[in-house]
Amino acid sequence: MVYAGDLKSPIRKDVRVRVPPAPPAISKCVRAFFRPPFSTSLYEGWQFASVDGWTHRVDTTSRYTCSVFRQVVLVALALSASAACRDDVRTVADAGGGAGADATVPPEHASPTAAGVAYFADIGSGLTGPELVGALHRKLAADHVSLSFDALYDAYQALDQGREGCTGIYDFYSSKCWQPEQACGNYTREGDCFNREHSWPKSWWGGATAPNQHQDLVAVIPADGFVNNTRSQLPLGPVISATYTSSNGSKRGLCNVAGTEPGSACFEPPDALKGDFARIYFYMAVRYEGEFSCCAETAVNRADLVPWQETMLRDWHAIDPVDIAERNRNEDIFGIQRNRNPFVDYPTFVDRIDDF
Ligand SMILES: [Ca+2]
Repeated sequence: MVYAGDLKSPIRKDVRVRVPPAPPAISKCVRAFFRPPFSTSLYEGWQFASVDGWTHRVDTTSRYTCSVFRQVVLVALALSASAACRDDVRTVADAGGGAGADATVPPEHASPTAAGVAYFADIGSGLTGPELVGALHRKLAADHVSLSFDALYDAYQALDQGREGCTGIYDFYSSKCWQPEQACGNYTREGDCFNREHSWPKSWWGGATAPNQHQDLVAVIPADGFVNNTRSQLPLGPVISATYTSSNGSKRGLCNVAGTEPGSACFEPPDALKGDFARIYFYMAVRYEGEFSCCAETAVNRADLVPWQETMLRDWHAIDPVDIAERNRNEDIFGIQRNRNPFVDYPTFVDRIDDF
């Protein structure tokens, strides 16, 4: 078996792989990623081409080029070990809603991976509310392998390299793609360097750096240092009168949502990431339930989401369903941290919990 982690170095240097012409094993692997039925309408901004009944993502500079990190992994697996390739094909072949898709997942969501299905197999389908929260909390906490804060930069190279065609480490707060050596560092403007952003600000739990929350891969994300600083500890929320808009459309400005103080500021991610942030917050609320000794903030109280924030995040969860890039990040987190975000694998868990 060849693991993706073993292949990082060569992949990092070559994120573009021509698909056809290719030996049959390679074509099979790459094509499986977009196996029919496949709806391109779910992937706004991507370009696709249909070849021999299979859908390929097209890079603007090279016909039939795959620039998605996972696809490169698949190709590398095909080259390295046909058995590993077959395993991964089975894992990803349900991306278009194939036969292995779980019946409880709405078709507009990327279906859970085989590893995700196996991971949550012992969570009872009849559990709801506090019982479901408790079961998920116990499982996520028990399996959580605590990382060092320093380890996050290395982890980003596995998790966030190549997302959305990015030729580097994907940035949640800007459109920049980063090279590892561009970690902050000093910054004076957007684009100078990237750092490790606590999407759920650490001051909201009082700033403790142990045991796990400070370096939780689910919630601590690569982000432009300047934009990160611009957000500071602002709650997530829709913005009017933006005083700053980053290159990926993230905004700082006046909060435009009931429940916030008049005249207070919010930080709004772009629409394509709103669901990602919502599911990160749902994860945090469940993973750290009962573990935070403070604080009462605008958006949270300890690990509880306050009502306006929870209502808003449920909306964001609905308007931006899990896509393959988000699912791949979750899968890669599992490979390192050994737990995973249940709301990425099973978006319908959100509906079974009436109070985060
Ligand atoms: Ca998204």
